[in-house]
Amino acid sequence: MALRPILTVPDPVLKQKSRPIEGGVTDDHRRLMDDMLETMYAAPGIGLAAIQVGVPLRIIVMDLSGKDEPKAPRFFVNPEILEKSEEMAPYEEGCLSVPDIYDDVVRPARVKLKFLDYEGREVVEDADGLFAVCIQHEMDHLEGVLFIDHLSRLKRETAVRKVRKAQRDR
Ligand code: K1U
Ligand code: ZN
Repeated sequence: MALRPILTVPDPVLKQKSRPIEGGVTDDHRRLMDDMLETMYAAPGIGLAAIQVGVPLRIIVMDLSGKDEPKAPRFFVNPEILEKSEEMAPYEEGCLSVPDIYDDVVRPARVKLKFLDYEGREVVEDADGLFAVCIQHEMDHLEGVLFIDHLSRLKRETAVRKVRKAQRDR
């Protein structure tokens, strides 16, 4: 397993649309997922999309376990949203590609998902709470959309300016 650098705004790669994996999940994909998981744990974060490490494939890793709980890594290949609730809920989101910026985003409170798991098996699952927030945030990455794209133009431009300044000052 290897740590990979996480791209940050305004890197144009983050705006790319990711392509589906065709022909099933291979050992190369599993190696990428292992690297992504290690990178996410090291950051630290609770989710990561492959495009955040520069790979435009529809792969997401996630671990929503608490600090004192055993690790619970999850893998989502070619995820699709089958249903969204009408009920919406706000959550103060963050993003490893927009470090140290947090703001409220309103999204459907519950979604039904279809995806392939680490072994390439098809799974259909309902998500609510933080799981619903995180999977929708990560699936936005697959479309080249960042959580700051849900904010006003002023907030988005301020966020990008802050990230650039922090990187210059480092
Ligand atoms: O960059 C990412 O996509 C990961 C992002 C996921 C996310 C967080 C909150 C709402 C929606 C999506 C993060 O992991 S940001 C860091 C973070 O939330 C966190 C870090 C350490 C401990 C607990 C949370
Ligand atoms: Zn993100």
